[in-house]
Amino acid sequence: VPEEEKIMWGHFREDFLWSSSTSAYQIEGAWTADGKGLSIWDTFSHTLGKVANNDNGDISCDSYNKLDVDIGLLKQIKVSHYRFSISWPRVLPDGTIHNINEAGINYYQRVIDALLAANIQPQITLYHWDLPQALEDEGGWLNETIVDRFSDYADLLFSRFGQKVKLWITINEAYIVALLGYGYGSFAPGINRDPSTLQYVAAHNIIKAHAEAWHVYNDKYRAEQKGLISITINSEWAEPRNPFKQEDIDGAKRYMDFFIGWFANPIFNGDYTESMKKYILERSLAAGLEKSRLPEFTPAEIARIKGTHDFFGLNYYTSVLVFPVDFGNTLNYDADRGVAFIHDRTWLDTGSSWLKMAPLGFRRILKYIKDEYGNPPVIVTENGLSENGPIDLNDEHRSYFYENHVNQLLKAYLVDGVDVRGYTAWSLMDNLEWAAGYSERFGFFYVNHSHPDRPRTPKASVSYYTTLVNCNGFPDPAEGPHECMNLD
Ligand code: GBH
Repeated sequence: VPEEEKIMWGHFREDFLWSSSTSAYQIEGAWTADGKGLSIWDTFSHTLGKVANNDNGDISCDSYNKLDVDIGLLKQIKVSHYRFSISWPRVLPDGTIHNINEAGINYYQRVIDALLAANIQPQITLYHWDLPQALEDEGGWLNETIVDRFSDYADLLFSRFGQKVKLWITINEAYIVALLGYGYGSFAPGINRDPSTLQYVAAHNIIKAHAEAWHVYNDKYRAEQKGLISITINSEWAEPRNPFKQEDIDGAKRYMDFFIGWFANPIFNGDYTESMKKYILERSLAAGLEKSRLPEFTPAEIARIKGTHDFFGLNYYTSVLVFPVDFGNTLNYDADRGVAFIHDRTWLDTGSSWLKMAPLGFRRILKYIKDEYGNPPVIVTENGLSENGPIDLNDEHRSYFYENHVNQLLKAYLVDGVDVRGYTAWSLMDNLEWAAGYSERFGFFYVNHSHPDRPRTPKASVSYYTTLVNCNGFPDPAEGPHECMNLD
């Protein structure tokens, strides 16, 4: 068996963070409870034809009313941390700090207190896609005023929760927000009127908003609260389809420059990647435009954005094999990037067509982050897989997925010297999988969404993951049975 494919024995750092994740819209339900305002996902899911089976998050897992149950699930998997997000319109119904919903604040205060009482540290995402509809009505992420709205919202959360919360994530997956929300429109708010440009505008404002929120924390709260704050960036890992073809090698690099680099480059290195600047400018001019469709940062903005990270938050799910394609006169993100991709035939299927199991790509992207972005501390903020179809609580595929991915993470740490600090599994429980509705299930716990009580039932992978957590990695079986494997 090649070295790369074998399981390596060994452990993570003593202080390694073990976590599992959810997000507000995907689990909370209670979409109009106690003064909550509407979000763009309420609007989107209530528009027929946008979400599979016209599912919505009105009730979802009803986590808003099941705090004790959910804390019980977290205790059962023995995680040290729990990553969840705050619903902006639950706290600020019209998106602005002129109207604070204290009932919404109280709910998250109770979540935080319950976690701490269970000795679980909160890891809070400020924005996991549920923008207040009131802000979308003013242009959402396309309107630069959102930068101030977001930093005001962040300021409020730091001031109310920061005594107890030491890990913050500003934005989850800006790539998806910008590209699917404002470019192609397959996610809320469903804007697709100009996919040549609007994803770049949205991304530009998201990057600035992230940076301002980081500065608020840094200037006003860090000294006293002593927490960490960063952004979560999602990316696939791209390999050339044919490793002997220079154009495929170049295409794979361009795929990375346009994916992870779109956000990581400004925040870690100071500006958009050279290849994004070059290709989008060239293709804009060729189409007869006077300037690039990619907005520019001023030198002052570059200085303000660069370095606004305390760690690298990574969401990794899958890999691709890339080759170049000429899209002719089409102007959109895919055409600017100028590649297509396939999945390798050996990568196992999951319940989501876009997600093939590619654990080796996880190790590769971690090494890439070390090399490209100055060896930052890395917290994996999501990684996981789905199933669909009939319920089968014996989810061996999930245990297999976590064993292989966490082991590649260990190799990145022990062999490649990546500064790996934590790992977060997506997801604690089956929930509303965005435009796929309830049809794709990522959870450790199965949730029966047809039952009024939304009961949670552990899948077999719960005990596998709990063993990983309890052992802090992979103890050498040659040393005999380990205490950490006894979960009682
Ligand atoms: C993450 O997105 C999210 O942070 C999380 O909320 C989500 O539940 C989880 O991963 C699992 O998806 O069906 O061809 O249109 C990962 C990025 C964005 C990947 C949407 C799948 C849809 C592809 N996802 N994308 S398609």
